[in-house]
Amino acid sequence: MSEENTPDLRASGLTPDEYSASSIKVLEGIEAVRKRPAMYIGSTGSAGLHHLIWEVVDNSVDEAMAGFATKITVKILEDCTVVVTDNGRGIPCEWHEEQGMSALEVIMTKLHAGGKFENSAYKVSGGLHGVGISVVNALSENLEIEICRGGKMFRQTYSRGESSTELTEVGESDRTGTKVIFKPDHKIFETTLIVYDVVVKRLRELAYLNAGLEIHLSDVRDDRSDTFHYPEGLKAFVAHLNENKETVYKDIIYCKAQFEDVELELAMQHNQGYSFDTIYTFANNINT
Ligand code: 28F
Repeated sequence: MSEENTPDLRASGLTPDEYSASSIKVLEGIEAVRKRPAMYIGSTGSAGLHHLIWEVVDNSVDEAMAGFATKITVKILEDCTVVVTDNGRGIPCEWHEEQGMSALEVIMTKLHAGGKFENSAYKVSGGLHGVGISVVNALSENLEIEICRGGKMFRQTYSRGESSTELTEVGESDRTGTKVIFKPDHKIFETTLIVYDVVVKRLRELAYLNAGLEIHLSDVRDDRSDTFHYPEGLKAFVAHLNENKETVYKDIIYCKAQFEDVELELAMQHNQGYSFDTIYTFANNINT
C-alpha cells in the first residue's frame, strides 16, 4: 500500500468532517476483484463468504471508532442476503468532480487502497473506512445501499459491482447512518451458506474490543437473535474468559495508554490454571 494512494485522515490535516469526497484516490476497478477474488478475501470458500460480512461490519466499526456510530445491526435473510446497518454519519453522497460520479459510487465501485494487500490489519481507527466495501460490492450478485445524511435519504443499487440505478434521493430522514443489503454472488462462492455461530463469534469479539458499541445480530432462517453490548469492554472480555475458573484475585487489572498514534489497552486477571489458551492479543480489532 503506497503512501500517496492511501486516504490518510491524519496526513490530510483535515478534521473528519472536512475530509471530503475529493480526498479519495482511485487505483483499480472491480474487474480485478472478480478476476481474482481470493487475492482480496482470502478464499472463495466459507471463510471468504464470511469475510464479506466482516468487511461491511468493519466499515461500521470504523465509524464507531471515529466516534460517530454507536449501534450496528446485522441481519441474515433466507436467501443468504445480509443486511448491515449503522447509525454513523452516513457515507458522503456529494459529487466527486475528478471521477464524474458521487463520492458514494467511487467508494462502492473503485478500489482505492492497494488491491492485493487490502489487509484489514492495516486499517487504523477512523478515516480508512470505505476501503473494503467495493470488494464486497464486486462479489455480490446484488447490493443495495441506503444512506441517511443531511436530512435526506439516498439509495443506490448495484449488480456485480456496477451501479444498476442512479444515486437517488428517496425521501427525508431525521436520522443518519448507512444500510447495506448484499447477496453474495453464487457464481463466485463455492458455498453461500452463512453460519450463524461464525458470525456470533466475530461480532461478540468486536463488541468486547469496542467498549460501549452495541451490536445486534438476527437470523430470519431460524428466528434467532443476539445482542452484544459491553460498556466495560476488555474487562468484560476477561471476566467472560475467567467465568468458570478460580481466579487468584478479585479485581481485573486494566490499563489504557497512548503514545503518538499508538493506542494500547490491556486487561488481565490470573486464574489457578496452567493453560495459556485464554491469552489473546489484537491489533486494530484483528486477533493476532
Ligand atoms: C453498513 C456499512 O459503511 N458505514 C460508513 C461512513 C462514514 C463516512 C465515510 C463511511 C469519505 C472520504 C472516504 C461521513 N462523514 N456501514 C458503513 N460510514 N465512510 S462507511 O467516509 C468515507 C470517506 O473518503 C464519513 C464524514 N466523513 C466520513
